Amino acid sequence: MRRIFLSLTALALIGCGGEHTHPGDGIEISNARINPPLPGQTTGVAFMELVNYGKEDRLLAITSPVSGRIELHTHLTEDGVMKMRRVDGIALPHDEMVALKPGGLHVMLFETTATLGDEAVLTLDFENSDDLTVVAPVVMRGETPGGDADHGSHSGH
Ligand SMILES: [Cu+2]
Repeated sequence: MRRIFLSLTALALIGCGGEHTHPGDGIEISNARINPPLPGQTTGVAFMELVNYGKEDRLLAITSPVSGRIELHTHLTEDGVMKMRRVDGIALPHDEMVALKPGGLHVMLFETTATLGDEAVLTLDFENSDDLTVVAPVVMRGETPGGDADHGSHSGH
């Protein structure tokens, strides 16, 4: 069983153009997805889950060809009102999962051209680790790519 699981993983990695996950070592990114701007707006939002199997690290910035400017944000409640606040970075403790999700930490894509049904490359810049690249499908708000993390989106092609 173990061998079968490993070869499926290898195939999934090849299918995605590889290189963006390092199971058991370094930082693994899953479930990356982008919500396109609402009609009449130009700001999209991205979410993902990061697991850091390596030494403590920090996500500093993200860039993408589909966005003029990307900021890392969190939500906080002030006087009973939920607000967004820019953060300088996102701590990635050793062996912990950090979820960027609606209502919490998230990625703001300003001046974005991300369009529903497209895929976009996100490049993540870390304090210690090498840059990582993920391919994120552009999906409706509230929708997550099915199946095994971001690989699920490829099955529909
Ligand atoms: Cu925000």
